Amino acid sequence: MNHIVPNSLATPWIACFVLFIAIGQPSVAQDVWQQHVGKAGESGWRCHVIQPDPNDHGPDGINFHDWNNDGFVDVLVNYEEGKFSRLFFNLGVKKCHSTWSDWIEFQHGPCEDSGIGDLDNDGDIDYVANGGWIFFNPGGESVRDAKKWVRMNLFDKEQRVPLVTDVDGDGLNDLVVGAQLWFKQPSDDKHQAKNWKRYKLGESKWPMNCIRRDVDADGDIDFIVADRRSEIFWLENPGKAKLYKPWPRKMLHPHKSMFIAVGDINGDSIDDIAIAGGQEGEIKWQRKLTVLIRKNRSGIPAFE
Ligand SMILES: [Ca+2]
Ligand SMILES: [Ca+2]
Ligand SMILES: [Ca+2]
Ligand SMILES: [Ca+2]
Repeated sequence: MNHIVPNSLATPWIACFVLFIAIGQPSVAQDVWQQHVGKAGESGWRCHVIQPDPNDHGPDGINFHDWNNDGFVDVLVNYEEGKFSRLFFNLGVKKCHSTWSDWIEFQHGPCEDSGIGDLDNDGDIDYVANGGWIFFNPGGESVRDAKKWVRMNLFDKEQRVPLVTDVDGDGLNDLVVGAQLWFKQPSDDKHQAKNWKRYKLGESKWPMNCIRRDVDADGDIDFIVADRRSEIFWLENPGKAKLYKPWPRKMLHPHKSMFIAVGDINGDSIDDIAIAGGQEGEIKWQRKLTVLIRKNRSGIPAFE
């Protein structure tokens, strides 16, 4: 069974929490983050701080999963400047409004992005920091002992939007990184980097998202990529015979976007695209949010 866990709000009630990032300016007091604790904003939603960042270690990404299987979702945060990640265990209903004091830490290089998913097919979700540093979950009670997580270095260079998914359909999750490469999960000795074969998907300059979808509805999974430096494009799965060669790249929209989201917006059961910020050509985009409504269900996507 494949384990694919989205980097999204997996449980509605987790929205009750905000990982409040207090940006530490040298001239600002270390306790500035406390000014919002327990207070409600204009919407009425109250701010609770899981962990402050007074030394500006730069928490850039977050993954949600119940790592210790106690029924409460935990958060795994990667810090780019700090060069570490922390898995914060949820303290439960009575204590979760306080800062979360129960955590373990993983050391690695600068990490702007991370992902989770089962990469050794043992049923336990593993952690991918910045594409190249994999931490295999030891499972059971050992999940709380950072020393028992096996680290595997696939590479040291920064690669964004790591995505755990079975690219070649052999039943084993693979790892897609930077929206341009993928590493195939080996059948044996999965914790040995040399056994993970590397394949080229395409070129991407600054991917903000890499989202798996069957864009053309031909039965195989394609990837939608928001490339901040060029355009929103999709990589068309060429089918089994050509799977290990680079995939054809096709433009979805000329927008140089920040993040995008894919989902059915107008209720016609066809996936649409929401675009946040960015620009098109040399023209800076004035609208903060752009929505592309897709008109056709299959084939090359067409938008209103
Ligand atoms: Ca938990
Ligand atoms: Ca695993
Ligand atoms: Ca596979
Ligand atoms: Ca497809």
